[in-house]
Amino acid sequence: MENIPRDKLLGIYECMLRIREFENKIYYLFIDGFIPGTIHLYQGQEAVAAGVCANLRKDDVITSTHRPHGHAIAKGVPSGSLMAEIFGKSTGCCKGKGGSMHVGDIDVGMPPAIAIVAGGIPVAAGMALAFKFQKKNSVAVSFFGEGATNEGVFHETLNMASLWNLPVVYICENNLYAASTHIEKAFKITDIAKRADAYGMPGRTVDGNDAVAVYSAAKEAVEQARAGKGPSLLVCNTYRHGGHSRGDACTYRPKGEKEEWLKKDPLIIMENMLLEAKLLSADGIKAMKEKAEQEMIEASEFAKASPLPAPEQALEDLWA
Ligand SMILES: Cc1ncc(C[n+]2csc(CCOP(=O)(O)OP(=O)(O)O)c2C)c(N)n1
Repeated sequence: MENIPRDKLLGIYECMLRIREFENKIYYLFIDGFIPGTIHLYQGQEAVAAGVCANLRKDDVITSTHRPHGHAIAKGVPSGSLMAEIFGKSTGCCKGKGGSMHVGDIDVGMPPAIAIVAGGIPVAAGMALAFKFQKKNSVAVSFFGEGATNEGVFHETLNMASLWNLPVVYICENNLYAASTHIEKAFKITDIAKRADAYGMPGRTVDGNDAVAVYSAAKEAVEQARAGKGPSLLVCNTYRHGGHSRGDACTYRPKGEKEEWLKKDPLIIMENMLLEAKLLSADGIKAMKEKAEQEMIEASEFAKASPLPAPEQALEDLWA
């Protein structure tokens, strides 16, 4: 932490706060009936998106999943257009045609998220291959849950990415559950990072609730990819505070489990670190929280006031 500039640390913390506020707002807006379909919220996992994306440039790209809001904010999708997209409004980052599970904005390096589990993994390899052909030193980063690492395409892609030395970083967010399935019911191994060994790339596991640990480990992986030294797998152990999606009451979780994880809330860990290092005062934290809250109030007002797409817009932006 000593070697990380204060601005960088505050930027990571601010990003985490913005994600938390955004998701808290979405939670209530869903209840109020503003959001069609379902949503998969990211509270509890903020340190991963914020810590990883703090290493990325605008010309780097990410792929995301059915749980994409945090990744979008961390990669720089404006909160207003993100919120409007989730509302299905024409001012959304995908003109209201994507919705919660397909948010993205190519201008900031995020093609629309892919809700097919593990679907973003080969797409990231493809974009990394393009960077290689174009002789750019941009990096592709793919976020996915631990459930995705049991899909065949994870294994096929990691093998190929390693063989072709692609500038791609694989970020597995191990939040213990794939929907309601606990990792113990789906894995014989306990350290998913070991899977990287099979494909000849570095694999590492970090505390995914510690944003500084995530940032530092991702820095190494991103620098390695950018330097033409190939892909790696980083597993971030974390926990989603809410249900898998909005209809999930989490009846499969043992009593007390969530409470234990709430003590390790990534925001609390980061706040304590900043306070102890005297990089931020309690008043400073309060001011940053208020700023993030205000931003998301404005984002929701923008989304509410925006028009729905006109029916004829359904026929625009089609390629076939
Ligand atoms: C190929 C495929 N199979 C099943 C689903 C249904 N599904 C959506 S999310 C999910 C669980 C994914 O778990 P994980 O990859 O660990 O991500 P997390 O939800 O924990 O972020 C499943 C089974 C899907 N979207 N795609």
